[in-house]
Amino acid sequence: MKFEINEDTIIALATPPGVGAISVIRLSGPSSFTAIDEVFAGKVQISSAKTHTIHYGQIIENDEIIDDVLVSVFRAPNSYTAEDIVEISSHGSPLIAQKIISLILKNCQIRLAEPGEFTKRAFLNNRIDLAQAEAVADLINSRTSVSLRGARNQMDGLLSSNVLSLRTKLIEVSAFVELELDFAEEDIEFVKRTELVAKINYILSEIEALLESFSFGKIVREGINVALVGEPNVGKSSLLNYLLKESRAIVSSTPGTTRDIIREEISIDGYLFRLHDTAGIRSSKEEVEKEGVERSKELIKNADLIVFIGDVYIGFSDELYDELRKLNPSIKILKVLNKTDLGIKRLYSEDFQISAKTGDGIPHFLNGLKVEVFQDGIYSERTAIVSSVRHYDCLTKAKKNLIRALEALSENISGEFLASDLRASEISLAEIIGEVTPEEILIDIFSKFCIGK
Ligand SMILES: Nc1nc2c(ncn2[C@@H]2O[C@H](COP(=O)(O)OP(=O)(O)OP(=O)(O)O)[C@@H](O)[C@H]2O)c(=O)[nH]1
Ligand SMILES: [Mg+2]
Repeated sequence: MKFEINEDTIIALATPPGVGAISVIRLSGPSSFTAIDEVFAGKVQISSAKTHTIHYGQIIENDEIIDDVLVSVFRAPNSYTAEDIVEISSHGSPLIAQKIISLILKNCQIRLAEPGEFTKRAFLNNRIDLAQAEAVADLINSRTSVSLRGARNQMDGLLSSNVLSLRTKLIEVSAFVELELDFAEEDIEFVKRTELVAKINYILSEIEALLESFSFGKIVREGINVALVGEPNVGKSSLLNYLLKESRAIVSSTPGTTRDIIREEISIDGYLFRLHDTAGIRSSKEEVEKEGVERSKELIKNADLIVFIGDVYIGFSDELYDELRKLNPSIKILKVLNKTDLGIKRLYSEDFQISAKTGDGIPHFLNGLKVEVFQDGIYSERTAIVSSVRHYDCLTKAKKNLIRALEALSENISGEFLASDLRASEISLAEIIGEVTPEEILIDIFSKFCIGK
């Protein structure tokens, strides 16, 4: 995949392969209209059709009708890619779509699109920036309303405009420093040092705020991994089943029932929680159970949150609590006391009381889970949030270089070093929106798209 604008016209199926109500085949590039004219019979010639119009007709191969279709016309630059685009809507048969694509490929100077190539063109033609292009993929892959909103905001340019404004401010600061370098001989100070420091500190604090949003943004985008752990028989699988409203995991009164990790997702108020039911932790001599306990421990190391379940008989052993802490020292552990329906009242130090049998206390527990993770109310719906590791890394680099610049200022180091630190910081910001992004990163980003997007 080369990152230069090319004159090829590309074609791909834009809908999922398989049977459906309709299939959409998309073409983009300078030959899109003439290519359709070769195979399309309708009232209007597509190459003379107005932009944003739809035309009924047939796709014909050797006098034989392949299908009745609707052809949508989008003229450059008012299209997804900013190039001429045609979308053919045919009946939703994979065979028909295949026939139409093969026919167009055979007749015309056109090639199959690579994954993400339509969006790549939108980026290369400056219709959208890189962060927005990445948001297109996030949007498609969103599984909850909250992650959808996050992707939507990023696609609308919320993050990009923030980054752009920081970059502009940084360029302003750099310009002063570079101007002074030009007049180094004369020892002129165009801006006071204190003013430079204040400006850089402001940019730094904005970058830090974006970096801080990442723990939230990552969860919004990817969901949160919750490990349901505890001793055998306390009701971990029963809780999972209750939350899923189905009998997903085997429940039995025999301790050591669950062996494999059972993964399921739920959405709480639009937030994605990936639940993991695990084998009850105890020392067992039985091979399969031992392996199950090992897997539980491995999972705990990588989870975002532990729901430590105890029941009214045994509560929460300090020994197991300490073990969980050791496996994942920084993780939040919520203690949930199960089987409250049994009416056995003892004093434990639980955070929540539930009954996986009757559902008592579960709404309160779920709300607590959400508040715990998302600290409700910190980010408004229209706050720019960093949700991608790539953006986080770029911002971290930008921050490091700004700190070096501040050090250079405080130690009165030569202006050249200061200028180069500022420049490095600015480049890292530019990488986020794709203005100076290395080619291999671009390839990586677009290769993760599906064909036709
Ligand atoms: N009364 C009552 N019984 C429950 C409740 N939750 C689970 N049980 C019972 O407790 C027993 C164990 O439940 P499981 O859900 O299999 O427990 P577990 O923690 O997954 O057990 P392992 O997989 O063996 O570690 C079963 O007999 C359940 O019916 C509850 O809230 N109230
Ligand atoms: Mg179980």
